[in-house]
Amino acid sequence: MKDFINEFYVTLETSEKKFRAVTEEESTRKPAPGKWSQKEILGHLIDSSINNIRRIVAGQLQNNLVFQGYQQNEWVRLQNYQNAEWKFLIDLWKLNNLHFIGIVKEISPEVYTKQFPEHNFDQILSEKFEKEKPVTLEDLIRDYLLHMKHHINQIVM
Ligand code: NI
Repeated sequence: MKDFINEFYVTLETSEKKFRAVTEEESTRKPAPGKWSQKEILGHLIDSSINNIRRIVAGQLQNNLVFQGYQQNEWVRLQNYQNAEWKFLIDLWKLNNLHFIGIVKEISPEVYTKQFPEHNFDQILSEKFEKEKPVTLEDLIRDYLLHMKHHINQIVM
């Protein structure tokens, strides 16, 4: 878990620096009509942090890892990230993630690796998770960082 936490902090620090080098104007530009701007991608990562903070807390209180998904495009649209200030979005993303990793640090090793046969990760996360195979909170948390890195690479190459 220590290596993971370290990797998480390094990702936050290096990405934040790159984000801060992007201007307000650049961050608002849409690569094509209907495609997310950098602001909207970061907004999507904020939505991911909010949903997953809930999951990693609730997951410690239930006897399964079945969670609600969320309508990603609608969430980005309804919160109007496109008209938010870029700096504000960076701050919110960073603070939510510092909070996320703070919660992870409090999870005991037994709870972190506890196997849950009942889950819906194949639906809310990715098809690499199989319905019949048990999952852990660790799976959820590692997938969270992978997803974040994927979108960070879209924002800053
Ligand atoms: Ni995504």
